Amino acid sequence: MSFRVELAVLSEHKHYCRFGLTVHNLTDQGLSNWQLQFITDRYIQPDSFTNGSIKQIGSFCTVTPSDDLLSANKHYYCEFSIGSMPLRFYSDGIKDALILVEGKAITSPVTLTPIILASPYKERTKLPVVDAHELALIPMPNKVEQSDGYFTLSASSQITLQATLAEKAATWLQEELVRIFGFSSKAIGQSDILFRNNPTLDEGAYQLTVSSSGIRLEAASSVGFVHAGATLLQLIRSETESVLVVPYIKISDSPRFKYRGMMLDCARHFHPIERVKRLINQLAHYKFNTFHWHLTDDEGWRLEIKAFPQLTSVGAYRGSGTPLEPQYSHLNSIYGGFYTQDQVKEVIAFAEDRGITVIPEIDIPGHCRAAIKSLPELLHDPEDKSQYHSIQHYNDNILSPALPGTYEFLDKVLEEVAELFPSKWVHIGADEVPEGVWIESPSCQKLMAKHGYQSAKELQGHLLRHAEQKLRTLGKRMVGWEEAQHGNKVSKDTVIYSWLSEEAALNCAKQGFDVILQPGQSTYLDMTQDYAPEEPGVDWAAVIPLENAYRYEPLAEIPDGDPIRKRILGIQCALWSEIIITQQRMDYMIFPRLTAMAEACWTDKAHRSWEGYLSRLKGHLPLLDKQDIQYRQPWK
Ligand code: TNX
Repeated sequence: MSFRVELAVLSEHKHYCRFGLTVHNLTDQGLSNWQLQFITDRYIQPDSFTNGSIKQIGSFCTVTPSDDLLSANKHYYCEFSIGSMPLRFYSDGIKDALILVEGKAITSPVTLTPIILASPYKERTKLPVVDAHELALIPMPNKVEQSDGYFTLSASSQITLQATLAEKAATWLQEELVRIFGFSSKAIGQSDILFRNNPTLDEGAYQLTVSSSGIRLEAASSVGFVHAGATLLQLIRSETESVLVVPYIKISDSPRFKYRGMMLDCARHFHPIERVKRLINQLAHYKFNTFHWHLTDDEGWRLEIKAFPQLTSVGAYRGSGTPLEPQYSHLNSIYGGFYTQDQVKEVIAFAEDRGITVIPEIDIPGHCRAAIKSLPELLHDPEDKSQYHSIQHYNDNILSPALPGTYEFLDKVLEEVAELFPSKWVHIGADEVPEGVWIESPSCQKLMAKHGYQSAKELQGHLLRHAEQKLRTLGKRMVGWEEAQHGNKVSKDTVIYSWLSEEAALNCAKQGFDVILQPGQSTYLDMTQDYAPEEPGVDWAAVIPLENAYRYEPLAEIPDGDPIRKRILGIQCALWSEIIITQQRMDYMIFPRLTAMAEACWTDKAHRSWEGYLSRLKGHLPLLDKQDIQYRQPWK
C-alpha cells in the first residue's frame, strides 16, 4: 500500500497557472505530524498556497499541511500558483515525492500520477517518408565522387601508417572497427588501409580514397586523420563477421566552422566517466572538435580541487541532512559524484586521441551555491542582506566580488584548472546573475564607491576582469556566456558564447568579440523534440523538432561576405541535465539531433539539404543500432 500524489492544472494564462495537488493515503495507517516533499522546476508563489505552507529551495519543496493528521484512506488537498508559462509536457510535472513523519522519511512508496495538463499540444510533427541513402554520411562531406565497385576488407587487411600524425587516428579506427563491426585483422597481410601525409591540406581537412588498390586516408593534421577515419566508418557495410565492404569513392572534405562543440552539464546530474567518454567518442564520429565540460553549478561541484577538498567532499553530494538539499531527483538518498584529477586526465587524453579539445567550465559568479555551501568561511558574506531570486530559485548562490575569500578561491581553482586542462580556453560561465544581488552588502557598496561603479553589472565585470587577468597569467584565454561582457570590463580577447538568442552574438561580434553560437532555440538538446506531452524535456526556449535543429543556420541574415561573419568561430549544442539521469534518457535527447547539428557545424551551406540529410539519416540508423544508441526514432 502506498501514497499517491496527483497534480492537476486548474487554470492557465500566459504567465500564470493555478494547480491543485492531492495526496491520497492508501495505506491502512493514519499519519500525524506529516509533511510532503516534492520536486518541481517551477517557482511556487508561497502566498498562493492553501491548506498549509510551502518552502522551496531550488526545485526542492516541503509542504507543511495546516491539518497535521492524514487518516488512512483519506486525502489531503491544496492549491497553489506559479507565475511562469503554462505546462505542456508530463516531464513538467512533479519529478519525485516523499512523505515525512516527524521530519523523517517514511518507507511506504509514493506513486506519482502523470500531471493533468490543461492544454497539452495536439500537433505532431511527421517526417516525410524517404528511402535510405546508400552513402549514409553525416555530416555530408563537401565533395564526394562515387564510382562503381566495392573494396573488400578481410582478416588479412592491415592498417599502414605513413604519417606519424595519424597514429592516434589509426588506433581509434582499429578500436572502432572492433567495437562496431567486431572486425580485427589477424594475420600479417596487405596494407589495405593506408594513412598518408598530405601537406596541401588545412587543419581538419582530409581526403579519403577507396579504389581497387585499397583505402587511403590523407591529412596534414592529427584531427584531419580522425575525421577521415570517421567518414570511413560510416561507409563500411558488413557482409559477414570477417568481411567488410566499402564503396569506391573519392572524398575531399574540410570543415565549414573552425569550432564545432558540444556542452554537457555534469552538475545537475552527475554523469559517470564512462558516460562522458561514450559521448566524446560519439562526438568524434560526427567531426566535432570541442567538448565543453560544465563542471560546476548550484547543485553540485564535480571537479577535484586539491587546495579545497571540501568542494567535492561537501559540494559534490546532495540530499537530506547535508548542506545541499536534494534537487531534481533522488529525494530519498544522498546523490552525487565528482571527477578526480586523474579521471579528468584520462578523459582529456581520451578526447585528444579523437581530435577533441576539452574546455572546462567553472561557472562564476552565479550558479555557485555548491561552492558557497562547501566553503562558507571563504565565500559567504554574513553582512549581505540583498534579496534576490535566481532563475533556478535560489537566494544564496552568487559569489561576492567584495570578499577577499572569493579571490583566494578563484585564484587557486583557476591555477589547478589551468594546470590540469591543456586547452587554451577556460570557460568562466558568467550567466544568470539575478537582479537585486549585492545591493544590500556594505562591502560591495564600498567597492562600488571606490571605483565609481554605477551598477551591479560593473561589480560582476570587476570580478570577471580579475578572472581574465588571472587566466592570462596562466597562459589561458577566458571564454564565457554572453553575460560575461556585461559591465564592460573584460577585454575583447574574451570569446562570447551566446545562448539566450542570436542577438547577443551579433552585438558582441559588432563590438569586436569572437563568438560561438549556442542559441537555446536551436541548439539546446534538453528541449523537447516534438509537441506530444509524453516527449521528455523542457521548452522554455523552444520545442526543437529534428527539422528545426537541422535547419539551424548561424546569423542567417548576415550576408556571406560581411566581415562580421569572420567573428563567428563556430557552433555549439548543449545538453543541460536537470532531467538527464540515465544513459537512456541522454541518448534519447541527443540522437538524432546531434547529427543534425554536426551538419550545421561542418557542411557548407551549398551542400546542405534537409531531404538529403533525412535519407542519409535513414541509412545511418542501423549504425546507431549496432552501437546500442537509444535514439529517438525519427519516423515513429
Ligand atoms: C539556462 S544556458 C541555463 C542553464 C539551464 C538551462 C536549461 C545557460 C547559460 N544557463 O543553467 O540548465 O537554461 O535549459
